[in-house]
Amino acid sequence: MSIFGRQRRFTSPSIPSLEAPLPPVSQLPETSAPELFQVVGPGASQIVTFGGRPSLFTTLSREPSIATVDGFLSPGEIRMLRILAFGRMHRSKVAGKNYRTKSGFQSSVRTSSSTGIAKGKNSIVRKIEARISQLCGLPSEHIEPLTITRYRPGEFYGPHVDWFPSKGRNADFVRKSGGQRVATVLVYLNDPKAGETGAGTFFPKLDLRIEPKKGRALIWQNVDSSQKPLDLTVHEGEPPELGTKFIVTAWVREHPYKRVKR
Ligand SMILES: O=C(O)CCC(=O)C(=O)O
Repeated sequence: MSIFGRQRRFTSPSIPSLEAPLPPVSQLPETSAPELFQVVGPGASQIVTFGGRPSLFTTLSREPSIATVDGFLSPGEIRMLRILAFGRMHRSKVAGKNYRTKSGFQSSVRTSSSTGIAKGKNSIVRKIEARISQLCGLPSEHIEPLTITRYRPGEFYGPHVDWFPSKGRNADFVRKSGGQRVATVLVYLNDPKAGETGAGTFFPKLDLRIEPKKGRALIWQNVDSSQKPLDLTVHEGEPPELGTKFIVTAWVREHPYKRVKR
């Protein structure tokens, strides 16, 4: 069952409307994207709290479910993530079984640099993982280690999907490591340079472009309610033209994630 399936019912009686004055933080509902997608229609926004932080949830698409959450990470949390990544960036790889290196592949489709952050690395990473878990409505054990990616001018991640094919030579690895990537959460870690026109995330089949903004999370479902991969989720990481783009990505599995040898 997809975490974004329709049968989950929204139970909070008191989500405030945007027109109403903002209630004190403690009164804002703590909720999750699957619940919010039931009540916040495409194009609509709702103020909610994730991990005690007031954030603005905006539904961009319902099928597939895609939303942004402004203010999802604080400037201090972003600073800490960037410090953890400093000096540890290597050319990004794409998922797949490489029999020679026993990890993913370098590919001309993905020209950025990345690094992984060990699960529960420190108290702030644990807090961020817990917030992503709340956003997805799944336990934090389902989240793969966070990946920080840096794009220098002209670097990009071409059109691709995040879901795994159900058959093929990686099927065993996918099953053992936690199953399908049911959702993706990425957070922009900096604002684009003044005059920057690229550096967003683009879903070509939906003609949907998300503007990067420091602290803004982007969440989408990769499979439907029967675990069928969604072709409409093809997306691309646009290259910055003037400055550097930093993001952190969390791929969220169907079952608890396990690091397994390929
Ligand atoms: O850089 C982006 O905007 C998209 C990144 C992406 O597609 C991914 O990490 O799977």
